[in-house]
Amino acid sequence: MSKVIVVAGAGGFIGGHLVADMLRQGFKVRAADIKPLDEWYQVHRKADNSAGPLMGDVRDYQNCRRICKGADEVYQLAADMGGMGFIENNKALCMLSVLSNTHMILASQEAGVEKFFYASSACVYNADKQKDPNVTALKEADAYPGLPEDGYGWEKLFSERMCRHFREDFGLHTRCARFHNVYGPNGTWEGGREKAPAAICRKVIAAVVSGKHEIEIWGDGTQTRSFMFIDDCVKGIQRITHSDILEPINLGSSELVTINQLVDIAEEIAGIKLNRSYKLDAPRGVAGRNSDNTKIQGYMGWEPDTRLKDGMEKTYRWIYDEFVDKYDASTAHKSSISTFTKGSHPIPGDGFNPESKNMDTWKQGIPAGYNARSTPKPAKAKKAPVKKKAKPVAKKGKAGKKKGKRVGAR
Ligand code: NAD
Ligand code: GDC
Repeated sequence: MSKVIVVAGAGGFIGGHLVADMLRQGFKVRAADIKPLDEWYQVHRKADNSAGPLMGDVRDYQNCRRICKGADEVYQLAADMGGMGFIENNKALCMLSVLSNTHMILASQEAGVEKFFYASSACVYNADKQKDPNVTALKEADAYPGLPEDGYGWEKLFSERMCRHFREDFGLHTRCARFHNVYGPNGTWEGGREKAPAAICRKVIAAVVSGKHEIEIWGDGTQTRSFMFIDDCVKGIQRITHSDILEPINLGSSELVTINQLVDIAEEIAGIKLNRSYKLDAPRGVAGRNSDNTKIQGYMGWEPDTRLKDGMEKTYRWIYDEFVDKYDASTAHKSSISTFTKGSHPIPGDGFNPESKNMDTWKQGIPAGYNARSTPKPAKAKKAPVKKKAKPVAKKGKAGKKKGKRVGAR
């Protein structure tokens, strides 16, 4: 009997690749995502797909119970997330992902699954350890004392603790990995949620297609990061889930580059040199971040090892095809419009969107299923009381009694 695998957040970047790999291994896969199916980055017909706000929202406990029942392994990747442009401007929405983690771990405990994996992030790390571009790679212990990325980082750190205590108190096999900036084909490349590798690829491609050989970079370009290719991420998730590693562990590349060097790589792939301008007030995040892989090397004799150049080549080619499908020289500039808040007026570039703080945006936090189930049905129009005909007064005597039942007698 092949195992039943649940992937929540399957319509997203990492989830889509994980479902593909699980199906390749012959597992039965239940895939869930709040996005309608036609917005999923990858749709795998062989999987049992739960899509859309009613069936696919894992903040809704009933949905979690349905998809986890009888499952063997659960991979909880669902989160409202994005690059710095999104998480710096949507801290409340990022924190609401705690509903997904909490309901998925509860439903997994109830279903008695064998293994539960939670996707945490390098954004849990203490900000004071990331103030220098010439950063010392982050060890797992550097998450404490806690001073994570505001909003998103706190939610991740809290949910890591939840996983630990479900294991310690209830015996659930939980494993967590802290991803360091994952990139690759079939991910977000425009709209405001994209991270640096995809954004830089898009901007270089827009320059190539439009003929305007210029690029705007957030910050001063000296910020440093390591970027992990998606294939390494998918492999690492499964190895960590099946390991004895109890603590949250780094899953990231240790190849450190500046953002300027990341632009160099994209230019080299495109065979072009661009005029660079720097937007210093754009979202920048920490000054420097890298993954210390001593522990994962120690446990597995392996660490994510796809070279950035090679991963960017594949990512650039994929985004290029998507881009030219949608834009030409006259419309290329539209690719930098951010649209991540429903119903908001698109604001060109930079990911910053004041509409994110719109007074109604919090309503996105209420699962549609709750409303559908709990919206009180409109009260039925009360029927006009039927005036009861006065009962003929019963004549006294035996007959009367028999006729008249004693009030209250059953
Ligand atoms: P993504 O945004 O592409 O995918 C997340 C998916 O979750 C989206 O498709 C979204 O629709 C879905 N989702 C959000 N709320 C949901 C809900 N209530 N119910 C069901 N689905 C819901 O992001 P990704 O890059 O694939 O990230 C996957 C996980 O890995 C996330 O938890 C993220 O925080 C974590 N992570 C990613 C990175 C990275 O660099 N990509 C880094 C650190 C951590
Ligand atoms: O967005 P991000 O990839 O997230 O940004 C990396 C650096 O690249 C930042 O300093 C940013 O200012 C710079 N940058 C320059 N130009 C651009 O056009 C651009 N777009 C973007 N997006 N960035 C640009 C991420 C989180 C994820 C996740 C990972 C974990 O933070 O956004 O949610 O948690 O960390 O590693 P980053 O690396 O700061």
